[in-house]
Amino acid sequence: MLIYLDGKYLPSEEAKISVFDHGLLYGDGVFEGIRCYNGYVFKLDEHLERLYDSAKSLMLKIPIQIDELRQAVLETLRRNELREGYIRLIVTRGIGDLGLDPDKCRNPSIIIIADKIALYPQNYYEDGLEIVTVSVRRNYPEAINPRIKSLNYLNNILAKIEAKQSGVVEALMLNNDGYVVECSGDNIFLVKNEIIVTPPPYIGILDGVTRNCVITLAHEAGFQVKERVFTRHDIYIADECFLTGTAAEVIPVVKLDQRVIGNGEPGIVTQKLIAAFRHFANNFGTPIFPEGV
Ligand code: PXG
Repeated sequence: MLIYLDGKYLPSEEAKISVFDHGLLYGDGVFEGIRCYNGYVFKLDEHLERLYDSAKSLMLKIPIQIDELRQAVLETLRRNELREGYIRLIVTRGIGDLGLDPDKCRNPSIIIIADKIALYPQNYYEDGLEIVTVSVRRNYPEAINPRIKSLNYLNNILAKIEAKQSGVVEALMLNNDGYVVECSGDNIFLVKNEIIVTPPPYIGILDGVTRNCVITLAHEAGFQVKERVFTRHDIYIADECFLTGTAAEVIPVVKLDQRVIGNGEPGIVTQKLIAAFRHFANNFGTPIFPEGV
C-alpha cells in the first residue's frame, strides 16, 4: 500500500510522523473520510471543501491548494489500484514542542491513506439497527463546534463506548438542551407521514456530506424534507428512522431505547433512499481513471 505523506508516495512501513506532531499530542488537526464506488470518488469536492473549512476554523493553513490536494487523492487511489474503497485524508498541525502553542508548528502535514473498505454487515441494511440514547452530550458548539471535523473525536468515542456497553453499535447523541443532534459517526433522519425531518446544522452537528446528498435525492424523489429541531420522543413515534454517513451510507434504525419504531422493519421511504443512494454512488462522482483505464 502506498501512502501520500507531504508530497511523497511512500510504502506504509515508511509513512511515519513525529511524536512531536500536535495532531498526536493534542488532536490538533482535521480529517475527512471519503468513499469511492465503481471507479468514482463520492462527492470529492464537498469533502475537500469541508476539510478546508474545518482547517480555516482552526486557523490551520493547509499548505497546498485544493486542486493539488484533489489530484493527490486521485493519484493515491490510482497508485493503489483502487476502484472501491475508503480514503482517509488528514491534515495535522505539524511538529511543534510540548506546549499547546500552534504557532510553534511551522509545517502542517498532509496524509492520504486509501484502503479497501470493511463494509457493515448486510443484515444491518435488511433488518435495521437498534440504537440507544447515551448520557454523553454532543460537544457544545461554543466549546468545540461539531461542524469542525477535527482529529479530536473523544466526544464521539465516549458516546460509542456507552452504546457498546448497552449492546448496540451506534449511539444517539443529544445536545446540551436535550434535542436530538446526531449519532457518534452518522447523521439522523426521521420520517413521519411521508415527511422527512433532520436536525439543522446550527444545533450542533457535523454537516454531513451523505446527509446533504440524501436530502437532494429525497427532493428528486418527490419527498418533502424539513430541517427541524426535535426530541427523542419524535423518533419514538416516527414511522421510520435512518442514519447517513460515509461508512454507513443510508442505514435503517428500527429501535431506539427499546421502543420499536414504526412496524419494526426498515421503512419504505428509507428503502427508496437506500436504492437512490446506491444508484447515485455507483454512477456519479469524480472518475479515478478518466480515460477508463
Ligand atoms: N456525524 C459525525 C459526528 C461524523 O463523524 C457523520 C455525521 C456523517 O458525515 P458524512 O460527511 O460522512 O456523511 C460523521 C462522519 C467511521 C467514521 O469509520 C465515520 C465518520 C467519521 C470517521 C470515521 O465510521 N463519520
